[in-house]
Amino acid sequence: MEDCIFCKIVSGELPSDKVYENDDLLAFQNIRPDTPIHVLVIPKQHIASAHKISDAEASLIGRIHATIPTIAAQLGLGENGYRIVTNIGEHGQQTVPHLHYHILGGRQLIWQH
Ligand code: DGP
Repeated sequence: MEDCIFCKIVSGELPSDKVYENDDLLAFQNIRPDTPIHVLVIPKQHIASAHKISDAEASLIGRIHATIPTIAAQLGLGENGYRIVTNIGEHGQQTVPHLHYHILGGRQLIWQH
């Protein structure tokens, strides 16, 4: 996608602090971390959000989910745990319209009920 900043990060047109990469995905440091460890995991292929995943993309998404534990372990999050978040659309406060999973950790996280 021409104007997508995360597609530009995938292509190398924009820089990123890469954490992990394979054929399916790229993981890189968030420029505005909300937690001591805050990494974004994105499919290299442009998918607008988790609401736009097609049946044909289901196996890609499965592989991404299956890789997140490897990335989290590399970040040192395996023992104490972490959170995976994906925001969707305006009410979900998604600001970049390219599917991304936030890996949040490095401190005790709060869940507001
Ligand atoms: P969301 O609000 O769920 O769409 O999260 C988008 C995140 O992307 C936000 O936490 C900040 C991060 N972000 C935005 N632009 C860039 C960028 O150019 N580089 C990096 N590394 N992160 C970015």
